[in-house]
Amino acid sequence: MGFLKTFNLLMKAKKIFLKKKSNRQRRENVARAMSGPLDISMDSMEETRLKKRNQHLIQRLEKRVHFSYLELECLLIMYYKLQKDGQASNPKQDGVTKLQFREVLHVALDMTDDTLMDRIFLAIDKGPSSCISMETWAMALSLFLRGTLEEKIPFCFAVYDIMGDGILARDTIFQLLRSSMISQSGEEDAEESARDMIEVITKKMDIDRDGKISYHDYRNSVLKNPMLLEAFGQCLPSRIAADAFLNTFTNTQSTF
Ligand SMILES: [Ca+2]
Repeated sequence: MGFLKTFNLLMKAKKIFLKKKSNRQRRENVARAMSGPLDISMDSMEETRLKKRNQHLIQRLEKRVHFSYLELECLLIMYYKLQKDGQASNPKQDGVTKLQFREVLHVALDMTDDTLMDRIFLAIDKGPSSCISMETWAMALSLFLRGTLEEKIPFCFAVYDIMGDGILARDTIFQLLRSSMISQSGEEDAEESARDMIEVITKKMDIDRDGKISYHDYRNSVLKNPMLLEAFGQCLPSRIAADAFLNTFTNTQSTF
């Protein structure tokens, strides 16, 4: 009994240690991103001109996203500086590239699971351009950082809907679960775990019992149990990562 107690305590301590460590790493990652590509300090003349030039855009965006005017100005500066960074190697670059945005999601929002990234980008912006507009930048970050469940449901479903027909058939579900298992626990048991999971999940989410998960099935099950939102793989940043990122520019707004 004494041994077991000590063992459990040790395991608990180890868990806390690991959690603390990963939180610290996350904060360090965000800090690094903020002093590098997402640094919002800027020459004050240039900053004033940039804000003035984009006044109307920001006023328009303010009505559509979960950011204040001042927060949007910070996001504008990040966008502008990323664009400028890119233009150093490609003078024709017109906006922030999807690749740069991917890097931001990776470093600042801890979205390190690559399996769904292409799908996530299609859901954010279907356009053929390699760049995203300031509008898309603000809309996507609004969803990731402060999105409501009602906003996240159609987004996640669009990510999962590989065939694009509004229905997750059994093989799509299997494919999604399998890649999510691989990224979590390695190739070995992924197939088997996915097969187990598919039964559990369909039982919970296939409300009309036709063997497929329609948008209606998905939406209603997620509204009933929000834990099911990312049942087929991570497509949003974790709360901790989102808060750490938000803190970096929502706390600094008084200095602008
Ligand atoms: Ca169904």
